[in-house]
Amino acid sequence: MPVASNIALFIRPLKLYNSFIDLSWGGDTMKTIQTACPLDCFDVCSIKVTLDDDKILHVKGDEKDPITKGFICKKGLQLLERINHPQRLTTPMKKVRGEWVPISWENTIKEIGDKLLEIKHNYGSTAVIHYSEDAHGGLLKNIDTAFFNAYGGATVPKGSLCWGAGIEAQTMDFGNALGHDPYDHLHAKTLIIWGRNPSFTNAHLVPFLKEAQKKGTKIIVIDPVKTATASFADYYYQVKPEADGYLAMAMGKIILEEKAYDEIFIKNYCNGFDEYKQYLNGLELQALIEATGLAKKEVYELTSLYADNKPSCIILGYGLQRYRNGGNNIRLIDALGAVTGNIGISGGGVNYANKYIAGYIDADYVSNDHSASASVSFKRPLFADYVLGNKEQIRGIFVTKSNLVVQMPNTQKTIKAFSSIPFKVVIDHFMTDTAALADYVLPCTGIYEEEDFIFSSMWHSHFSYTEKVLDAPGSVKHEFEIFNRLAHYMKMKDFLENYNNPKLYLGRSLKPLLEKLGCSLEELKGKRMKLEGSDIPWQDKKFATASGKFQLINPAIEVIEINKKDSDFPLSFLTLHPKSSLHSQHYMDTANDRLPEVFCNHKTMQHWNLVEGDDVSLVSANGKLKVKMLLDDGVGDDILVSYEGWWLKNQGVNNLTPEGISDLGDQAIYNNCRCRVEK
Ligand SMILES: Nc1nc2c(c(=O)[nH]1)N[C@H]1C(S)=C(S)[C@@H](COP(=O)(O)OP(=O)(O)OC[C@H]3O[C@@H](n4cnc5c(=O)[nH]c(N)nc54)[C@H](O)[C@@H]3O)O[C@H]1N2
Ligand SMILES: Nc1nc2c(c(=O)[nH]1)N[C@H]1C(S)=C(S)[C@@H](COP(=O)(O)OP(=O)(O)OC[C@H]3O[C@@H](n4cnc5c(=O)[nH]c(N)nc54)[C@H](O)[C@@H]3O)O[C@H]1N2
Ligand code: SF4
Ligand SMILES: [Mo]
Repeated sequence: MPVASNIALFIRPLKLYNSFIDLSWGGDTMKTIQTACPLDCFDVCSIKVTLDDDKILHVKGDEKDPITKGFICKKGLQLLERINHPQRLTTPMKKVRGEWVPISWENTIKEIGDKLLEIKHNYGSTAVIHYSEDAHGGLLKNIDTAFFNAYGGATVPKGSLCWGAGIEAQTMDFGNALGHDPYDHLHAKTLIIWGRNPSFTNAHLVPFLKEAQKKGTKIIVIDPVKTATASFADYYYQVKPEADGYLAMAMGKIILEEKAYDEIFIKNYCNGFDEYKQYLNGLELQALIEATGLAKKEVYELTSLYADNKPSCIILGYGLQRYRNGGNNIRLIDALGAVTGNIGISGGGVNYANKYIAGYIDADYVSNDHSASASVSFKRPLFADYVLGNKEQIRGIFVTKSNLVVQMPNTQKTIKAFSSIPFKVVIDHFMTDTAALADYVLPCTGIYEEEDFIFSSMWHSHFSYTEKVLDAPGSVKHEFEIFNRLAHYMKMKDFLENYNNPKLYLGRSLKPLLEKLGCSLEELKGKRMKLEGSDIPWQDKKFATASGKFQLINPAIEVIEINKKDSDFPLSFLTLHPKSSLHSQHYMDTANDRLPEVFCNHKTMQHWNLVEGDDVSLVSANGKLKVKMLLDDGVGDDILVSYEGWWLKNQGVNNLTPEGISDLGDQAIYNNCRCRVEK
């Protein structure tokens, strides 16, 4: 039976809700439930769902929440649509002779449990890869990690597709990656958005930028693309891809020459200033400026705005660290914050991520890795290479919260590697491209169908203890139950003792937070709160580094040559995060024949003899991709821009992207993709 018709047997009837119902009609049956958006987004919005009996009347952004301010984006609104989507999986599925057939949970648990035990017995537990991403920000959704460590320790990825180079960079410099509260940005006189596009990826930052701008703060954007964010900025600097390190060094050199640095901060709180200074002294300013693609006047203007108009705040994005030099580029930008003394002060900071709440979660309990006998790791962006190079050893893979087949670099190699694994299980809501290549797909609950603790913002330190809104359809199960049933079948005694109850799990993992707040888990239920004391990181100038000081980048680092001319592949292909989808999650219904859109400027169009709307092929060292060319004069010269997340039916941009890792943090280097156009 073909996949689609088979799945159609298990669809959930579409639950309609009426957003026009007048609330004043409601009687005692009406209630409002507090929940949150679990998507892997900076904003982690607070959401209120209003029901009459069991019928959802509407879903709204929480008006009282100081971040959400009553507004959620289309992806947040679509959470409900996805729950009710006709293609949602509602029963476990097994592939039998190439066809998907439904299977009972009892048999699912037995067959998967037997296979996991057999692999462990014959090859050891690390013959199984446990692959997970962060598609759902709920704490309970981490139960998979505890399970695989109790299993004996699986083979797991280390490093990141997402933010790894920057996290490692900030950890080296500050000792941790902590950000200022969004309200503190209003105190900045200068605000640089460096390689982030909040208009697409961090919508709730935009009102803060506009409010600051109204009060006189200068908003600056540094990006190879004149983004929707750049369009309302006061200043825009079109840096060349990956040249941010050169720009930061040029700015550093000017700051030193003009003595615009903060002597007190450097003397008391910084390590490595002499080496940093000596290194910059040895460089030629003009050469640095040329490498950035900016005019000398622009670099001086930007430096003056940053160094002479304090407090100055930098908000970094993640696009600029998905390069070979990604980590050191971030460290060179961190250095600007330190030498100008813009660290630990209101309105300042080099804001990359926000790991405040993570500091109050019991990571030992969540990971359960004391019981891991033999975890093995591989570099996450090199998944395909690792699997193909260890074919004999890898006997199984268990995927949770990820559509890795389309999200990893080098799609064709990823498909080959994934398909080569003899036993494959995926837990998801849908028959994604990854799921379709597996042997078993298990349907799991989504937000609204579960109680959970959502704390996953990479930007702010607000958290929500969400309440359950609906019952899950069909025989859909929470991962917590799936792994408990597996553990029961596999007789994993320790796991069953410590991880058998969601409340117990939340209570134990949140113990440090509950102690800080001085309340019980029950008291958090249905609440949205902010972690106090997280407004201005490093205010006491005591850094979490080994020396306790801010660690300036070691000047002896080797900065890899960038913008290297490559006559075979002269164009830089940037694959950025789409506005209307969270990665691949909202491309499911895209028409099969639609080609990924690729944007470039007039000059590039002319150079390649193209006109707007042309269907052409892009060719990289990895493969070929048919695309539709569109005009955007905001894109820098010799750059093509597209958005990630397309499913295999539309080919997808990762057919072209390179494997490889950044200098720090084992980060994927998607934006180092080079290509050419073929008509
Ligand atoms: N709508 C939506 N929101 C999302 C996501 C999504 O998929 N969709 N994903 C979420 C996740 S997981 C993440 S990691 C974040 C990512 O959030 P962002 O970091 O904002 O997203 P990116 O699109 O990766 O890159 C941001 C900007 O970096 C620029 N850039 C690329 N190369 C360079 C460079 O060399 N130098 C400089 N200065 N800039 C450069 C790009 O042109 C782009 O405008 O967004 C989160 N929010
Ligand atoms: N070319 C290019 N590729 C990129 C990037 C880029 O900038 N350029 N960015 C990278 C980045 S930053 C990231 S973070 C990765 C993201 O990579 P992924 O996290 O793999 O991407 P998603 O498409 O969000 O896939 C998540 C899957 O999890 C499922 N899911 C949602 N909720 C749950 C749940 O509760 N439980 C389970 N088991 N599954 C659930 C969704 O249905 C979806 O299929 O992609 C990376 N890929
Ligand atoms: S995707 Fe981001 S902005 Fe949209 S509702 Fe979810 S958390 Fe808010
Ligand atoms: Mo990400």
